[in-house]
Amino acid sequence: MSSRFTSKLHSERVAAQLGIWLGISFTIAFVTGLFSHFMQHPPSWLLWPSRPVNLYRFTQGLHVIGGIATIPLLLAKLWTVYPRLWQWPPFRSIGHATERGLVALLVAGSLFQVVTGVTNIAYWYVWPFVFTNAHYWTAYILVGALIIHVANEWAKVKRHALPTRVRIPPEPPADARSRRRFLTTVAAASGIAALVTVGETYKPLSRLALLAPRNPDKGPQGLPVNRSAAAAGITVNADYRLLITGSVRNQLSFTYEDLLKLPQHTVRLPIACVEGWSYDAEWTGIRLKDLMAQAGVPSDATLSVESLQRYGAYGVSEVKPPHWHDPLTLLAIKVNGETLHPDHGYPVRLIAPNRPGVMQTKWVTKVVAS
Ligand SMILES: Nc1nc2c(c(=O)[nH]1)N[C@H]1C(S)=C(S)[C@@H](COP(=O)(O)O)O[C@H]1N2
Ligand SMILES: [Mo]
Repeated sequence: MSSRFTSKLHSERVAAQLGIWLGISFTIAFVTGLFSHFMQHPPSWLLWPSRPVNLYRFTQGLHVIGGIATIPLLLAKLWTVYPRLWQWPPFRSIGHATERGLVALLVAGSLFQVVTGVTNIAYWYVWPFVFTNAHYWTAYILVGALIIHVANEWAKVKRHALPTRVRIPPEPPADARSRRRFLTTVAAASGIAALVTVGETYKPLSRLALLAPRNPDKGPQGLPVNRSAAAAGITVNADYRLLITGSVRNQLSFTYEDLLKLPQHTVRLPIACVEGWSYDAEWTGIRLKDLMAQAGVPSDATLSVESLQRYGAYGVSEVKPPHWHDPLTLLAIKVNGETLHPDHGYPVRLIAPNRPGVMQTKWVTKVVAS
């Protein structure tokens, strides 16, 4: 090994310890990521519960903020092991080549997930592929490679990072000190990265949310917006109607004034964007289940909630029975006591508990039961 690589921190022990932290954070990212994917794309048999109200807000906050906190860990790990990445000769045997291929996949996969995740939440859509598909499928490849890697490296983890009785040569005190200092610095960097993002979902820390692309109190009515009414091509005319149709006993059609005369309810619910930011608000409107009862919709129906939107994705979302039977699920007309701003979905938006923000459809004009 050349003299450039003499730092004691390029050690098996540091690598193993960082490896454990990364193993934990990748597992959290994978599980919360799957949760988010299958909430947005559930197979027909899968019915997510509508409670706890803040579950998706919590898991997606963990996914995004945890992902950001992983960056310092990943960089530290790459720095620790990079002398080994520059081995010469690069391949000594088929086994060695396979092992190195796996490590290459692991490094590339981790960097890909972090870079695409961060550019996505920063609204920097520079990639030629669809982010959600690429991020989703790479996760499986990465987790597969990670499982094999952990199995290969388990002896080192056991030797250095687990409380076992395996004897390892005592470490000189100076080395132990610099190792601890390095790991503490990495943990602090990770903690600070999380701290300056968490304000995007936890309001008391919103002033610290320096890294957060969306601040929870900036936007019309003091609430953030992803797609504005102008960007979605929304025009609301006097002929606006809310139509309840599909497999219904009575097809219903309401003008905006009709909706104002229906029994109104107020609920406190979050909007939890898949990008990690979220905010709580008080929503007032008509219970979806009341409308469905009036229309005579079968209790196991799936509802398709459709928007006036003309451009872009997310103009339709599905609402399954656990969500539309929930009394908290509204077609909202007001937010925090005010008529919805056009950017928040005027005249009517869907708001339901435990649900990704992209499925809280704005500018609703039609509910189709099937
Ligand atoms: N019709 C429609 N509804 C939509 C969207 C959209 O693009 N079109 N964006 C969604 C997304 S991604 C989020 S996070 C929430 C945000 O709601 P807000 O803009 O009122 O904060 O609205 C959702 N509703
Ligand atoms: Mo979103």
